[in-house]
Amino acid sequence: MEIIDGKKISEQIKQEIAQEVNEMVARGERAPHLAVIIVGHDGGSETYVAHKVKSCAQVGFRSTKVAFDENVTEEELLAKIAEMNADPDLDGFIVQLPLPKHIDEQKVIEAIDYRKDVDGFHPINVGRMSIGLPCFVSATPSGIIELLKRYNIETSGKNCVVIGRSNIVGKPVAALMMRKGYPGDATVTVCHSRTKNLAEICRNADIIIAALGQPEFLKEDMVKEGAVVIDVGTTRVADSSTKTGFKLKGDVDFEHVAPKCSYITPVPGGVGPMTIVSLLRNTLQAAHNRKA
Ligand code: L34
Repeated sequence: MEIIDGKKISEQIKQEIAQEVNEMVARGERAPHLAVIIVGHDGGSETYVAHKVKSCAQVGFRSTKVAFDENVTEEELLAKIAEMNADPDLDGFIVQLPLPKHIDEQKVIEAIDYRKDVDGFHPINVGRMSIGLPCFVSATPSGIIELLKRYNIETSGKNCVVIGRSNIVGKPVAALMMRKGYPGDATVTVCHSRTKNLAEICRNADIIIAALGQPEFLKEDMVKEGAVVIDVGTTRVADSSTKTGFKLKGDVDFEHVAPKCSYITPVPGGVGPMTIVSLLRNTLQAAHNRKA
């Protein structure tokens, strides 16, 4: 069993990006600039956004964080988005999800200029991704693909089971795993809350991508010997033994599943850090597209 070290790979990729930024700046181009909008005080979101801002600094990007109170109106948020769409100094920006209930997330996503949509959530990017055209691919799915690539994990003809059908992970990662080429060419099954015989389907999988957001959902009796398991879950579970009062739990019962796997990602230190570097990559791409 080998642990897929997302933390280590993400550090390597940050160095690669930093190198490219150095070259850009040496050519007289300005460094990439990412903005992040955050609304309210969701604990997870604040942590992830802080990681994003810090990672920008590590690779030499400029970053701007715009924090709104949770009572911000949809109009105010949309006005900020319009301003960022028009700002020639900004290569890309994201609106961290989830948003408070009174704001229509889909409307917000569609308000972002797809050329600055470095989250890859806009329907134009999602559509282009699904037919294999150049686009921004959303960060978590592309982070997963990058891990498979860096560990040379075979995907062609493999049975890949995706658990979860969200727009930001399940659906796009399924599309990427079934596309032609490497990583890809897998036979993909997408399972969700209404799936019958989920355990049986999983037991037949060579690769399982668990992205349903239910702590320790995937148990050892659902995994075949030698499977590759990718854990996308990051749920905060109350835990009085830690300083913060919570513990980050994945969707996989790691302790019992790991011994059966050929490869497995841990939580934390697996997919999470890769999500962040994928966002940096997309921002670098957006900066390159400036000239195009
Ligand atoms: N707009 N909203 C938008 N874009 C995104 O790409 C996200 N996502 C998801 C939630 N909402 C979003 C993230 O940023 C999930 N996500 C994310 C990003 C980073 C990490 C986890 C989720 C991460 O860094 N995880 C670390 C541990 C972090 C901690 O200490 O709590 C890890 O090692 O898994």
